[in-house]
Amino acid sequence: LSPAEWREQSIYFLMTDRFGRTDNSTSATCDTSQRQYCGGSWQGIINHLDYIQGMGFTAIWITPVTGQFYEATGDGSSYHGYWQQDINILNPNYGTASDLSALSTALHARGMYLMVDVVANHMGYDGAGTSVDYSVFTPFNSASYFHSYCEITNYDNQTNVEDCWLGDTTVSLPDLNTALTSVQTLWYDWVAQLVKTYSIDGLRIDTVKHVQSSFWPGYNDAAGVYCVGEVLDGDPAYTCPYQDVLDGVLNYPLYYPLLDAFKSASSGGISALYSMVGQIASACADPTLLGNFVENHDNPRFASYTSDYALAKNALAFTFLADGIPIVYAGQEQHYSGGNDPANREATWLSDYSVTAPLYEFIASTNAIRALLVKQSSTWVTTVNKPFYQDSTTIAMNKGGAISVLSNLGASGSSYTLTLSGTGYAQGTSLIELYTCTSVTVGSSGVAVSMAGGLPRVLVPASWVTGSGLCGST
Ligand code: ABC
Ligand code: CA
Repeated sequence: LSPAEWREQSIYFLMTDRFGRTDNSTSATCDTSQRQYCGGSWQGIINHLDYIQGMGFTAIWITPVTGQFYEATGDGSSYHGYWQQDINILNPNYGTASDLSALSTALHARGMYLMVDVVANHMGYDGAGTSVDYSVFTPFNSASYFHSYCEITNYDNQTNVEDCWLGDTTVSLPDLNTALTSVQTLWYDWVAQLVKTYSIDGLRIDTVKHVQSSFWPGYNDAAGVYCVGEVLDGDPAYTCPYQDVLDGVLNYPLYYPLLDAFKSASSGGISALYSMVGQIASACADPTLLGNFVENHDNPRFASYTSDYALAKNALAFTFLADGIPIVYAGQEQHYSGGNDPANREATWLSDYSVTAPLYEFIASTNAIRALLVKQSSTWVTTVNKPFYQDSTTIAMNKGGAISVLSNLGASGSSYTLTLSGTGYAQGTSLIELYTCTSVTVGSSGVAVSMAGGLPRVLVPASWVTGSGLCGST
């Protein structure tokens, strides 16, 4: 699938070991603190595609599929899939090649897409960087394929970040010498083959900032599908330039101010968020191809900061209504509240896959709203989002004619009317608020938005709703 086609999608990110089991168990124990395999599989994902599609997602991103080392270590085991040793085989804990193909086929049969996580920066080794037996790696079976051992010690030194090793002395992550033509050729051929073999539609690329930028255009080209890279840095001046070498990057610059603005009621973070939207739009080549998120497997869950549902809904809504492709991390819909890795990797099955959970229903509504915007306005996805109003607890934005109003008052927020000028809509225009299905006619001083309970609002011209199935229209 091309970058342009991915813009319209909505992604559900899951860790294969933690989402669904082949036996459909909803009670199999999974103690995250043990950092062991809990039994999730590709067949388990197939078993629960209705649950994912029922929230309106059109794509899934699954964690890496390659062969790992499997013994337990002081850092846990390779249940997450980022400790590969043999890139030419699949992780047998998740199933067989035919299971992975069946997942791809099952998704495509529903009109959904498959994104797979890939790692080119490193392999994984059970032991310190000083004592690696390189013969365990396939195909990188000698020290000559790797940078010599040094630990990453200084994130302000880009050479150190690229050429030294991630991991620790318990599990080291032997760092491939991606400047070598032999390594590049192996990776480019490998990724082309992987995409083809399993009919993969997109890639999430791990540890992008740990590989020299010049490596990535060849990799992205060989993949031939949309690639979104993980550059774990909140500074758009650092992160955005990677969009010159890959189709997109995960929107870490947005993540930090988004979290700050909504992680507690009236937190005061609105102006920093407002300003970051503009900074990203000017620093990134195409903000509409970034991957937006409020949760993932590397950071504490949103509900570990606050149990307030209204705040969770606003942060979620922001990722769907701003520029970029929305990504929701499995368990977010169940308001899971685990903190740092490994606590944030709770098994989704322990929720019993409840489809009546408040955030499950909210995400379904929000996906339906985004799908309407994509469908009813041919330019909505490509038009850059413009914040146009802020006060200490509110931000309002206009993306392609859809007006979103987000609040950090929290669930105890009062009911009041916010009159917004500068929406771009002329007096007399009929608008509909899509979460409440309330009609509003633009008045002489602007749009009167009914706020209540700290909940988000989205307003579009009534004509967009006609015939959409939303708000009772047929
Ligand atoms: C395991 C255990 C942990 C244990 C650890 C020692 O071993 O689970 O409990 O503490 C995989 C597994 C992890 C595993 C690691 C290490 O491997 O999932 O469970 O930890 O063996 C990606 C993936 C991630 C994956 C890997 C490795 C990479 O998403 O799941 O981890 O394949 C760095 C990397 C980033 C990586 C992340 C975990 O570490 O750059 O690619 N994620 C700063 C640095 C970042 C750094 C980050 C965290 O700290 O700049 O480069 O990320 O260490 C902002 C700044 C940022 C700053 C943050 C903290 O603050 O703008 O720059 O990030 O304001
Ligand atoms: Ca590297």
